[in-house]
Amino acid sequence: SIQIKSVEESKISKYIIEYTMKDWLNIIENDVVIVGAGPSGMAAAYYLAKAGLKTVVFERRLSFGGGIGGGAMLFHKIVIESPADEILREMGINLVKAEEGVYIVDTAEFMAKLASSAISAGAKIIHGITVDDVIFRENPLRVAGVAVEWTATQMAGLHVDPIFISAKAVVDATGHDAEVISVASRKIPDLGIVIPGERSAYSELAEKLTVENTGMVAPGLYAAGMAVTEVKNLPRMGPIFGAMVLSGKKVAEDIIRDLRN
Ligand code: 48F
Repeated sequence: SIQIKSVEESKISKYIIEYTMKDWLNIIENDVVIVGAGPSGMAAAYYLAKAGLKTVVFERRLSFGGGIGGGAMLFHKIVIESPADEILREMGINLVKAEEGVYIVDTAEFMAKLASSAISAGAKIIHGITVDDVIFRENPLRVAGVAVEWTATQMAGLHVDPIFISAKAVVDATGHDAEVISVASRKIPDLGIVIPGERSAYSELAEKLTVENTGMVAPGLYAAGMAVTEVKNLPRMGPIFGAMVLSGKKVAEDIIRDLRN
C-alpha cells in the first residue's frame, strides 16, 4: 500500500510561516517592484528576471493574468499581432495563424505560460497584496519603493498601516486605472505627473502608441500596459494583446538600461 509521510498540523504551520518569512525578508529590498500580474507586468517580470535583476510582482488578486482571463466579453480567445508573436513563441505559447502576422491565443494558456515563464526566469509573484502608496526621496526627487497591504485587510476596511518595500524601479502595470502613478501624482505633486486619462477605442493607433510611450514617468517610476494609455491620453485597443507584452518587454529594457547607467 502507499506510504504517505505523516506531518503534524503544527509542523505544517511552522514550515509555512518560516518559509514565508524568509521570502518576505528577501523581498523587502529589490531592484524592481512590478505592480500587477497582468500581461504587461508578467512580460516585464520575465525580461527583468532573465537579465538577472531581482524582481518581485505584487498582485491584488489570487490569480494571474489581469484582463486576459475575461478575454473579450468572456470569449476565451484573444488576438496577438506581430512582432509580439515572437515573445509568445519564446514562452512556448501556441499561436493559431488567422492571417499573415495575426494570431489567435487561448486565454488560459496565455495566462498560465506567461506566469510560468516569469517565475522560471526568477521573478517572485506574490498574490493577495495591494500596493496603495509609494515611498519617495528628495535630492534627487524620486520614487524609491512601495507601500503594501493585504488585499483582504483593504476589503475589510480595517485601519492597518502598510509595510514598505524598497526598489530601484517601480513599474505601474495595474491596467486602466494606473493606480500607482495616480497615487504618486496626487501625493507627490513635485513629480509633475498629470493624468489626462484614456481615450476611446482606436486599436491600430493604440497598439503602436502604447508601446512607444511605455517607460519612465518620473524618476524611479515607470508605466507599462494600459497604465500607459491612462497617463499619456492614448486610445484603448480592446482584446488585442500584442502591445501589452511588447510594452512589458520595453519597460524591462528601459529599466535594465537605466539601472546600468
Ligand atoms: O488590467 P491588466 O490586465 O493590465 P495590463 O497588463 O493589460 C491590460 C489588458 O488586460 C486589457 C487590455 C488590453 O487590450 O485592455 O485590459 O495593462 O492587469 C492589471 C493587474 O494589476 C492588478 C489587477 O488585479 C490586475 O491583475 N492590480 C491593479 N491595481 C493593483 C493591482 C494594486 N494597487 N496593487 C496590486 N495589484
